[in-house]
Amino acid sequence: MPAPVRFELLGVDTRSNARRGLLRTPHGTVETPVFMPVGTQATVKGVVPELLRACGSQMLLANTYHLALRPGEEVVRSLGGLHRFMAWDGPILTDSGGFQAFSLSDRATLTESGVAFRSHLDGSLLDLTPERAIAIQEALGADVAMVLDHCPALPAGKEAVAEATERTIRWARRCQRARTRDDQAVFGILQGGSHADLRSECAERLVEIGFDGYAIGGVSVGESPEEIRKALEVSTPHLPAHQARYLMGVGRPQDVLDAIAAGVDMFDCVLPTRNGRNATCLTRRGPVRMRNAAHKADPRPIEDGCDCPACSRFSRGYIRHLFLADEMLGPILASVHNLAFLHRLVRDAREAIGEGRYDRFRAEALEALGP
Ligand code: PRF
Ligand code: ZN
Repeated sequence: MPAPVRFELLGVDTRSNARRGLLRTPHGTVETPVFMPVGTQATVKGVVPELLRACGSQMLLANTYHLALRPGEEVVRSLGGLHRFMAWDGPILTDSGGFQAFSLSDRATLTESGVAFRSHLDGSLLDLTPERAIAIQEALGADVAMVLDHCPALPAGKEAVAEATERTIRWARRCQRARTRDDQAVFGILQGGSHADLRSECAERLVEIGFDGYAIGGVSVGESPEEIRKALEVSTPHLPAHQARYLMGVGRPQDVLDAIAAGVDMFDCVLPTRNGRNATCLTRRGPVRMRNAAHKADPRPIEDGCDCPACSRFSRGYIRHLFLADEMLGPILASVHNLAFLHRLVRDAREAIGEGRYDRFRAEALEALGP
């Protein structure tokens, strides 16, 4: 099979493991490190494709579980596939649904065969086996599909984490065997919590099976920042240098900066859009709450110097007014700014890595962000 996505490592920072690269996909080339906005239901909530482009989005994420239930992968396929369906012609990655077994655990039953979901929409049954997860993602037609994995609920004893890790490896093998498309990449997913031996074992076995890239799963599911750092530290050294590494569900600016230093190339998170809908805006100096009375007559943009579509035209006073009046443009503008903020953070990181000064860039950015 020809490799549907190719990662080209452009350079590694001198004093950290931070990397710059290019991810070539059938829908274009992505500069890494990259942040992927989340479009669970084939839409990044409130943000049309033109605005996504304008705020610097390169690649989007969508969700297998949600789209299989509604509108159904065959509807998406019949409407030309996910890119055409949502009018985004850039690269797309679909998550497998493995994480929904964790986040919607009261609706999911996990067995060796797969995950059985009772739909959150109408109670109907979705039997998500590794084979079915691949078939759905092939019908959706994303550039990158993810294997079905088992992300254990925390707190979990080592025994339980080990069991989830072994199941994840078995499911990864079944996913690899189920593939029929040569124009779609599949990434393996590492589990293993913050246990060095489980992470390295999992990485080794997934690399043996052989995937187009590797994701680090089971991180940022309720652990401390210290545990997050440890899980990263014990994972990235076991992954092939010349393939993409993707940290799933992480988007807190501080965590992104740490993960880039550990050698991660790709991120996704609902944080910028979810916080935006809640009137919380990301800035270099930490979060700004747009409903705050302090912004009532503030003529400044959300963030000084930001050239995003929200900051280039609208004042804090106006955006606060939109939120207080419950106008839908408020969440839209805040989401657009937050996405632009994360895209700029990783763009500045890419530049700093290219110039061999990522360590200093990270220290200064963390200092400004605060805890
Ligand atoms: N597995 C999958 N998707 C995910 C995660 C995971 O462990 C996480 C954990 N942070 C986010 N999204 N398949
Ligand atoms: Zn802005």
